[in-house]
Amino acid sequence: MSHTQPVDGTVDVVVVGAGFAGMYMVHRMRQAGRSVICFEGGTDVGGTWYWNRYPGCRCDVESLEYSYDFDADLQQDWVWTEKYATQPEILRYAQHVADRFDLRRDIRFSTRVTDAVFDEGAGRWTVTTDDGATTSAQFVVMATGCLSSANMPDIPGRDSFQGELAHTGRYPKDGIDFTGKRVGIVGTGSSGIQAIPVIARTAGHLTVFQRTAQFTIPARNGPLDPAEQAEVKANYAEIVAANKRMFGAFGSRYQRPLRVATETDPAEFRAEMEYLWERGGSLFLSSFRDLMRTPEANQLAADFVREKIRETVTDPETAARLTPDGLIGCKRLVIDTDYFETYNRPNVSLVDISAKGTPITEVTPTGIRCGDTVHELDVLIFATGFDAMTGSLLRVDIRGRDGRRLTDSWEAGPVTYLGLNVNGFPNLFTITGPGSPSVLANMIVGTEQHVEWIAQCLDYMAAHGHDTIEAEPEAVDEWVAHVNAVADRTIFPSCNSWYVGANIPGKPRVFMPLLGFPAYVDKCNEVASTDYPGFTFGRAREAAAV
Ligand code: N01
Repeated sequence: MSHTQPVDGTVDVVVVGAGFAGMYMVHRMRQAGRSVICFEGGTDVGGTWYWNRYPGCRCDVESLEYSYDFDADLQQDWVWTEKYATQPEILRYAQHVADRFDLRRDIRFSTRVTDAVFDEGAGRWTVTTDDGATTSAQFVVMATGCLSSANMPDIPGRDSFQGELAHTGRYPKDGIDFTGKRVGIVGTGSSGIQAIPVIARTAGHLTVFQRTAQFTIPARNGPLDPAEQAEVKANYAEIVAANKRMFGAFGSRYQRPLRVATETDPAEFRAEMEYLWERGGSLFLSSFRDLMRTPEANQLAADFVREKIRETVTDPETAARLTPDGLIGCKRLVIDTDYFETYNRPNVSLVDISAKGTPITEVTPTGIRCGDTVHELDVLIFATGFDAMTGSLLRVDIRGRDGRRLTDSWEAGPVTYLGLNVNGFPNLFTITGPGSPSVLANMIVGTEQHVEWIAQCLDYMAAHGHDTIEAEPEAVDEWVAHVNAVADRTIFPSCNSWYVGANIPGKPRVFMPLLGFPAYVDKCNEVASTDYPGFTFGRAREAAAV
């Protein structure tokens, strides 16, 4: 097979996406002396933090733990202002990194990759972008993010809405003025739960359309104490190293002795939960080793939060509707600021659109109809999540050896080796791909680890005269079985979460991320230090024939 289109550019590495993963990939490739070009659909860097501009958007990992580690001066120089950074602040940080390392020079903005085709003879990829140009690259690195393909539900009449309409994950740059308006929001996951309290402050009336009630824990956000920031910065290296030994690659500063909930005296259990509730944040379930392993233990924590909801929300009917059934943390645990309190405001109402309530019938030009009731709206926000983990990868028409399409290889769900490569797709790497800890770990730490592993692998290939690398089918099978086996020891696969693709109609049900960052990193390091078992290296056919 040869190139069917003229090649407009030739580089060593094409990077797709200029979020935190793509930015560092560009930097790292340049450091290694490789030519690199990055394509990005947005007009600037930032990825997730570029697109998710909705009111209230923040990170749920503390700012002092959510930054690049690859440059000590960068880490020391940047000053965070809040415990949990807002989206604008994180975007400014990304822009600062782009300026500081002059990254934009190798990034083509407002340019989407439409397809990538592997040429087996040349051992290279031909990458086509939506401007019609093609680029030839030895390697393609998909840094497309895990939560970047917005899920806009196909509700009848949606496009007929005459007011302002937006998805939280594709939020307009100029924002939306809610002052005095009738606003509706569909979706109560992390995005909706962050946006609702902020929108309620200015909206004339806010109607929340809730399909499933969510467990959420107070963030206890606030300004960062300069003394704490200085102390953390003085000990960054130790803290980062300790975080990398944590299950989710964050939170080592808050580690508590691990106990077993079902063997703990109920009064002591309660006291610990009260402590965790008051402390706030994503580590709410981390004091007891059985909470994510057995439903009986999990229910103890779930009941505690259900009680907190009833205490907080004054109207008992609204409280009941806001109280989730089932297990806590099985869907991604949300952290919030004033979420349940917001329902005590007179300008906020909650509509139950679950099967037990009145599901949405249609969107009309002026609002949302649920059964016989039309809720008149000036603004409609969809906080309905993403086609997570695979959506952005499969949106690109990726064709590997023998023209095999990634969509076909992943028909029954994503299959990778180490979440880094797919059999049949040589020299194509996925950063935080399915089968890696990705969304279950601190994303910046996870992306840095992947970028560094790939950079090291490319050096190894160059040193050994290899042109191509490809995961072996047996290694992929074993890895997929391992990812499932680890998940099956927990309650995670039992819920209808986006972790299993349950939020997207028709998506195969597969638990996509790998649980446990430290063991994963150990495995990656072991593979790299033992000549990459599970991968086959090769020479491009044309090179071999010379
Ligand atoms: O999306 P979600 P998200 N009709 O999928 C509802 C990260 N994140 O954007 O539960 C009606 O969690 C859906 O209802 P149900 C974080 O990892 C992090 O909020 O499927 N409703 C649900 O309520 C997070 O987990 C941060 O019944 C529909 C909501 O929409 C991930 O991104 C902030 C519907 C979607 O919730 C995704 O969060 C924001 C339909 N057709 C996001 N389809 C932080 O760091 C969906 N829903 C804090």
